[in-house]
Amino acid sequence: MNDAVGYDASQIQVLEGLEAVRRRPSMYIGSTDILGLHHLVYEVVDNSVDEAMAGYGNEVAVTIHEDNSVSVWDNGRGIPVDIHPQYNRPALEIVLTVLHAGGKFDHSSYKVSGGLHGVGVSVVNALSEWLEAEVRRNGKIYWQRYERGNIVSDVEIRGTSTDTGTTITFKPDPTIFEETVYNFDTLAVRLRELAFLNRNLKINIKDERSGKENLFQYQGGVVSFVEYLNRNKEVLHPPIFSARDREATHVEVAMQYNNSYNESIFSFANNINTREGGTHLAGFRAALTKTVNEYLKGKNQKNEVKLSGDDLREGLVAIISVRLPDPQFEGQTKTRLGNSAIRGIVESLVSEGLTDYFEENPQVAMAIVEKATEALKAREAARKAKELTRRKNALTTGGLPGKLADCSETDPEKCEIYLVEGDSAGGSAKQGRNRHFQAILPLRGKILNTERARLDKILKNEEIRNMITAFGTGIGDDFDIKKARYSKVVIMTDADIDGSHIRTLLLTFFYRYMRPMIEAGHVYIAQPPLYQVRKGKQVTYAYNDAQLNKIIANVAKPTIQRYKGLGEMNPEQLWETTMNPENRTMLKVNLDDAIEADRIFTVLMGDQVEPRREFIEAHARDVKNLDV
Ligand code: 0RA
Repeated sequence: MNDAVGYDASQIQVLEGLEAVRRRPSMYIGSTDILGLHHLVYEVVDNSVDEAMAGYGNEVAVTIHEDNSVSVWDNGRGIPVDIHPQYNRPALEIVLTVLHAGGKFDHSSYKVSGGLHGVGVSVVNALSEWLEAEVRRNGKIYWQRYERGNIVSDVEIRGTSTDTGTTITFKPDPTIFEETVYNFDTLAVRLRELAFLNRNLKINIKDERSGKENLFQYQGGVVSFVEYLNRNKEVLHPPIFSARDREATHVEVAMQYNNSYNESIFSFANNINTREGGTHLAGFRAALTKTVNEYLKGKNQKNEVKLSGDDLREGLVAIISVRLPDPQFEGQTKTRLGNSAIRGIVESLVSEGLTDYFEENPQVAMAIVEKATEALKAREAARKAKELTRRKNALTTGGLPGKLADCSETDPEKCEIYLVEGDSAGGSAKQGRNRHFQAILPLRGKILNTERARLDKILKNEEIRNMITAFGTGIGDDFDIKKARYSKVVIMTDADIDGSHIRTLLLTFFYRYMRPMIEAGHVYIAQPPLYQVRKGKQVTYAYNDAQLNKIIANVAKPTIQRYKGLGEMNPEQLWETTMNPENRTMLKVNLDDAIEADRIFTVLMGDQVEPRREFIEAHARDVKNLDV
């Protein structure tokens, strides 16, 4: 068989078998919940994108079928099908059934390594009830089917084709995954991100269950990404773009300031969203601070003002995308880039790029300097406000807010704090709790929208000040998780629109000002029951409609009470159903939840009216479901 490009099956390295994957799926895809389910699609798509990045093909199409099986089509070279000398089997079969056989032999491209990324299509095969691979190559169409990773048919030739490429169709194994229904929007968000990161790559997603379809293709690449993130914001200048290479490392940056007070910097390494940051992000931050301050110094020798990194990131939307050989992913979610040499490379490439840009666009440079100078002044005001808060607190209750019902335990590891909506539910929670390790902080009225306020104003809000002092952690740059007085912060709100609004406000605040607390997995959402089902003395609780129906099916003529708010439960009920660690279920908040809250918030509470109207119309149905 002829392989003009110089790959053939003999180059495929063989490492280990698939049984290990089925035994410990989370080791390979992170989890077997809804996230792991979606990870299967990303894994196959990443292979298709790798092909395109290596210069073969420019299109990827994802289709969700009626039965929640998924097809990923591409027009790359097609997985090789020639006979592997060591195994005496077709390469396709090896790629699909041997762990790590995928692309390890291709050192010239920027494949990801380590962690959950780039584990290979064989992992998807191992975790699928069935998988069918179709390869168009050598003028032919090859086909093979697998079940739970096992070969159930030899590679067949099923026709001829003048084009090349691969289609992988798989159905996730319901004995492995807790959830097997795909979410169109979740996949679409990641595919759009990939299209932004790979200029001109055409990615289509189609949902045969609903008929929904989206095509993502961006000529502007990361510049389009920044424009997209700023689409509902008032921007201060056109996007800045810089792309430079050093040896095998490619660095691309796009940035644009808006008139808000938040920073939205997203970093990527080999297309992986490095949510935990890393050396490339550190390099970018250092370069930004250094370059603007040097520019300022060059313009005005006598200038004493030194802008800090925080000043310079206020209102900044930026994408940092690096491609490098052999990336090291570290951190809890394996999304922090660890390669230490990258910091210096990114810092010097971005400094060069920005210095050139500022020389050519002095009006943009000055707009940035002005914005950062304003931030500097506000930060000074905030520092004074914080100082005042500290002193006030010290003078009154020995530090803790009056509304806080603290717990008696002093080891933070064992302590939890419930943030409870409203004074009446707060009262029930105070009576129902285990006061040994559970603290209650009732929140009254509206929580300040932290999206539309600077730190100095935020610090004047009483509910927010109470949280900060109760947590003991400080806020923003001063946030220190080691000072936390509790290891679980539990948001407990009503299951209605107001409740979900307050939850979103709190998540937005934590995301913006206490992010390490979310990253450390300390933030939870309480799950109060929606129904009480009573039959004589027997009482059961249902947390959703499915549970309710199951219970009703087994109990003749029960009395059903629908809880509209936490206030309808007496203290004992609240303890039994929602707060007792023996019985309760709680949702742990991850960064994605918070980012989503932030996005919803930007849309709902931002100053632009049109996107808000569109959002409300698009989600009108969901909102109704929430507020029954
Ligand atoms: C192994 C080797 C080569 C390509 C691929 C796998 C490959 C895998 C997937 C999965 C989805 N689409 C894909 N496209 C390619 C090297 C290519 C060669 O030997 O020609």
